[in-house]
Amino acid sequence: MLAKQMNMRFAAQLLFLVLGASGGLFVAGYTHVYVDSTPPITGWVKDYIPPFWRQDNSFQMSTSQICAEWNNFYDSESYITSYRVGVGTTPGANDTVEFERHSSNTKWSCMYAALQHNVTYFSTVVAVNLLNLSSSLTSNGILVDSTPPVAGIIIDTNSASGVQDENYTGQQASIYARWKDFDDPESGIKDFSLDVIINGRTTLSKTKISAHAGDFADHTSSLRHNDFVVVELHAHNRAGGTTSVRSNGIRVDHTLPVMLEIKPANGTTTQQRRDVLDFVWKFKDPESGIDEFRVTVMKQYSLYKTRIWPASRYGSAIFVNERPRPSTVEHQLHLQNLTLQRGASYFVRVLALNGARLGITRESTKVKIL
Ligand SMILES: [Ca+2]
Ligand SMILES: [Ca+2]
Ligand SMILES: [Ca+2]
Ligand SMILES: [Ca+2]
Repeated sequence: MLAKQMNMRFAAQLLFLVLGASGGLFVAGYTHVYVDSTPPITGWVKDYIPPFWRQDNSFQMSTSQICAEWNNFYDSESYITSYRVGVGTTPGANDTVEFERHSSNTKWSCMYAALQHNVTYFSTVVAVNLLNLSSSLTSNGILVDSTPPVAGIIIDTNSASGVQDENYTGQQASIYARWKDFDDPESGIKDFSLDVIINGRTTLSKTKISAHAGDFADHTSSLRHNDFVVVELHAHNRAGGTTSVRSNGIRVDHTLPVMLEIKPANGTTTQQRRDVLDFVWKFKDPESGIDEFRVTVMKQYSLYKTRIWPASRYGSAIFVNERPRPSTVEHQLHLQNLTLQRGASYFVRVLALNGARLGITRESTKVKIL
């Protein structure tokens, strides 16, 4: 018993040993007498990024500073007199920041260091008690990611294929965005935020869009003719880095295409031939251009109208593939090998769609078969 006590480490400013009548050992006399054979109990050490207390971080962007926060270290027999804090590239090591002494009431430290991109650093806190016994605890590490996310692409169009961008919209209230290929190889994408910018002014901001999301829609805007809408996506990585990419913009066109002419190609209202029909039409849209025609050829006999061409009730689609879309498009339709009915009249019905997908339907004058 005595031998064991002798192995303990004592600290006292003054110590009286009194040998009692029974031979027992008494410790008497003075305050601040500590008998402590155990090192401090460790609490926790977190990889800290100011000013977010009590959060352990897995990634940081800074390559010049590393911070640790610690707490709940204690010593029940004596007390903690100081901490030593160092940083290394393996747990417990100090190959990055040498151990440095901190007072016992210090709870965090930010240390200057030359940190490498894509390397994990560990902060170690050594608690020292009055008897100079120490315990250490190391953080679970923080990876330095100094590079912002890799930029992907974003379009301001509700395109089913995900990549087909449009330059015009006929929407009154709806704004769309689609994006892909944003990534961060080191820390990953944490989330996105997005701004809607109309005529250079941010009108809507959305934050905390899931990292897995690839599209956005808003139906609360009040779009006016000729407004220019841009969506800007901000990709945030887990280290706090951000990469922002803007769409190339979409202009609002609220005015319909205009019909310039639509008529039988020969300009007459009667014809002898029963096997051919020819029509010509011309539409324009000065803003978004002409995108598509949908064409049906109709027969009228007495009061009845029926479609004779094509088979589909939706008409035959004629796409304008030229980009940018021409503002004025003329088209001629020649049908042959027909069996037209004498006394009946024929005409063409054309739905013209502009680049904003707004359409008007117009019919030609009729040509009567004699
Ligand atoms: Ca950590
Ligand atoms: Ca990165
Ligand atoms: Ca666009
Ligand atoms: Ca227009």
